[in-house]
Amino acid sequence: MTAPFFTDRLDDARARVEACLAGLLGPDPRAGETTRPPTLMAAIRHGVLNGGKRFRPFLVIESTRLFDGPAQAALRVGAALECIHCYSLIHDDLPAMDDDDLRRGRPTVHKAYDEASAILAGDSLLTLAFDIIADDETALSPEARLKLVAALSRAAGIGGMAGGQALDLAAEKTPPDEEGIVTLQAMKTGALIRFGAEAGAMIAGTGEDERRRLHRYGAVIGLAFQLADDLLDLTADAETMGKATGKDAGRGKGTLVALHGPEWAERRLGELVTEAESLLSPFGAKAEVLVEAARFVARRKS
Ligand code: GRG
Repeated sequence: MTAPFFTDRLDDARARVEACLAGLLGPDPRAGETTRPPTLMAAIRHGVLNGGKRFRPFLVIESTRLFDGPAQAALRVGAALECIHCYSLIHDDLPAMDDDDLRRGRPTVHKAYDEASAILAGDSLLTLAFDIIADDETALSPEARLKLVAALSRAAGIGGMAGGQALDLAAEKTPPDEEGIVTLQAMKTGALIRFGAEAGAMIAGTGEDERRRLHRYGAVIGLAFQLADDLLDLTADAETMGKATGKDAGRGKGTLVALHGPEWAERRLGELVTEAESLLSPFGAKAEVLVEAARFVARRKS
């Protein structure tokens, strides 16, 4: 069972992130300087304000709290990270990629609006993320801004999420081996999660050792996140067996779960939780919520 203190913290972070995102996607705070086209803004809001778990911003908030860093800056950096995550989902759903009609239980952005709006909504969210981090309102030192912008652009870019997506598309034609699967997943899903975990060290301005330790914790829970996702897909496949067609059939192919089986995956998830615990042990009781986050990821059902 998930610890009640953890659920409270996750719910609290989600509510604050929702409010922050709603504010950032409302009327332009710099009115007069720029115009916000209403249809584009509606498409963006559709793709963002729609009930995600907000797990990545939660990591930013909690990793910052671990070092007693500034809470308001953490909230805004978390919102920036969520903008990039939402952009990736909007583009991933496009006909040229996964061609999905539903996301978080509602029509995808290109279904509710059109493909051009979905492409532009994603583009706008990607750049908005860096705007938020660099903005004076986020109140970070010039050094912290630069470190965060550099780390987030790498996490989202060629050697991170976008590159991982390219490898994933290529994998449909040439299935990768085990090492290829691990690399692909570490880039596509892992990179943003690692950034979320290490962001607190940059926001609070800790030393490099702490940052590296949080980065490794992020890598471990990123792996667990993907394994749990693959297990969920396997269950979904089993449930729709015989009914699924096209891309919906066999979603679990080309995953570690498909390679080694669900029992192996459950065992591996246990090992990853243990690894997360030991990485965070130097921080003592203060890291309890991040330890619980590892357990939450490993057990997740949605
Ligand atoms: C289009 C550049 C580009 C990248 C897309 C992340 C991604 C890359 C595609 C999403 C495909 C997918 C379902 C990957 C599995 C893991 C994952 C990222 C799940 C969605 O994240 P959650 O569970 O979603 O945090 P919510 O809706 O809660 O935000």
